[in-house]
Amino acid sequence: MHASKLSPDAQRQRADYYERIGTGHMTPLWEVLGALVPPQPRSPALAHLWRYGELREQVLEAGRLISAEEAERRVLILENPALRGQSCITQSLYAGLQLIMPGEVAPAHRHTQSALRLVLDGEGAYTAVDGERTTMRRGDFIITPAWTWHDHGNLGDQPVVWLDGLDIPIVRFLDAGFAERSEQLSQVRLRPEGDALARYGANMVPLDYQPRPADPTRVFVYPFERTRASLVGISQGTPDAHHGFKLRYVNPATGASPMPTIGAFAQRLPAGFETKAVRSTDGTVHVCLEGGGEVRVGEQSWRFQENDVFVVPSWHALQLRADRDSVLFSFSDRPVQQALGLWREERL
Ligand code: 1HN
Repeated sequence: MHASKLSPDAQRQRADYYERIGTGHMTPLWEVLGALVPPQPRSPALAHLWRYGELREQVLEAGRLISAEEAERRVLILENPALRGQSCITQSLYAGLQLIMPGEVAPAHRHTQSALRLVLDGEGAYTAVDGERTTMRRGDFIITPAWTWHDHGNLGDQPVVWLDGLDIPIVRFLDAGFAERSEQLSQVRLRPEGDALARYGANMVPLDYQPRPADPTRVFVYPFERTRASLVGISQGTPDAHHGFKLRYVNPATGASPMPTIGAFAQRLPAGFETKAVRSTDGTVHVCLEGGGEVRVGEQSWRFQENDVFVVPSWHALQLRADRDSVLFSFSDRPVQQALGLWREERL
């Protein structure tokens, strides 16, 4: 509404009118139009960094309080400081830190929410997706697409911790959530480990495989060893001034994102490299896998090191500086925004 001086009488008339239409569950657009259609995104989310050193102690404490089986999933949710109580790290994404202790299992279930894991700490755990297990190694990017059966277990002798990313707020917004538990605690093995990667992840696909454009990939693990080799490989060339050496994970059969609702990225910043500021409409969660440096978001800045997690809300300018050779993983709702024609990036 344009600013105008109203007589007290006219103000009262309007207030009275708003109250009367309110009883009929109506409200005037002109009082809220500016907030509904802002000139640019004004995310209620805040930038924030979680230090792994602190997270680790706190998630290990959960390991002494509740078993993975009792919890179903023993996870500390990373809540955006401005969105407490909503179980989300951005408006559209959920993130959490999951712990599985030696000998434990997290029981098989499936849901319409899509999930990713980024393995952070410890060895000896596995995730099974639709009947195939994969050993979880540090830096591996593992997905459980919507409605795939999944369970986890730890066959080793160390606690294993990973970051979960899910599209829970998107599915909640759409009221499209379904879930069920399996009768099996752990899935029966249908295929040997490595089968999906061999069939779908080696620039080949089975003869009769014809994916639809929005189908998630059958490749459910992107081993860090391969990601790292690609990042090192492209580092012979010239870095992008705003992103360094950055790649996006794809469904190798279609070129689309691995899952339709979540995009994921890996980036290498050589020691001393500082990115120019960039902002985009996809609020993004970052994890430092190697190295360390400084992240600046708008006027705020944090130092980051290995396994620290930070969130950059929509349309906040981001700048990164690597003190050492660094590798960062990140994920966002970019494929959703791109499918809807909404995604924008501004290189500053
Ligand atoms: C889930 O299924 C996992 O499978 C982790 O590890 C976190 C958060 C909410 C709903 C389902 C998992 C989850 C989740």
